[in-house]
Amino acid sequence: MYTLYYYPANANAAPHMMLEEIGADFRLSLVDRATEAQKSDTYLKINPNGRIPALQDGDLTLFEAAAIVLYLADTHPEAGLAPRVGTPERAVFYQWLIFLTNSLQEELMIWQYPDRLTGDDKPAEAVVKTGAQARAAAYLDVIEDHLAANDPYFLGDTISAADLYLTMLCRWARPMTTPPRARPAIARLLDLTTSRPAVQRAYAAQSITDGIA
Ligand SMILES: N[C@@H](CCC(=O)N[C@@H](CS)C(=O)NCC(=O)O)C(=O)O
Repeated sequence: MYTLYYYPANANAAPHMMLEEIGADFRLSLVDRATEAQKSDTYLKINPNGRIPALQDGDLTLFEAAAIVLYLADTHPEAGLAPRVGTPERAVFYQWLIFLTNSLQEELMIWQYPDRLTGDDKPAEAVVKTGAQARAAAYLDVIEDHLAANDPYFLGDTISAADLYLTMLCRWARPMTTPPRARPAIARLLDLTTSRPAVQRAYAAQSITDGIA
């Protein structure tokens, strides 16, 4: 049985969607950010970075949401959430998943937590926040252009883990000046992913009641 360490709507959301999509036997273990449990000695033994999520599968412990998503996709090929390794489609899948986690997710994190870079310097915080939002918006525009040309998913007709990952990030990005859903192709993808029972189960289990993305 898998154990997913989570906090509602955090970076565990995409791994959680994957567990539901593949029909895995899993349990959720709350890492309560309200009490800084992610920095506890117990959790640091699971993820030494003190970040959520982490996944345990028997003797295997994994951190980094994208690594968990890839592991679940690879060990459950029957779910069809990633193209076969070594194919051009797999390369395109890697490109978008890594773009999401390395580029869009990073800018969203800076936008949400600018003080991690600026400390108490409030004027600098505003500048950092504005810049991060602008870069995140530009990345969303790149995704929008790709989805408009490859409708409806990153890989065209076939849903993949990258679409679920985008769905997670789009929830975080909802308070942006131009939210992801203002872009028609992204909105169409979100309509499709958020109507999936597996995705709805994942958010319901995290007690998310204000919409998915
Ligand atoms: N790159 C990591 C980022 C994980 C991350 O930053 N998680 C946040 C929640 S979304 C967290 O644990 N924040 C608590 C903290 O930084 O103390 C991943 O994708 O797994």
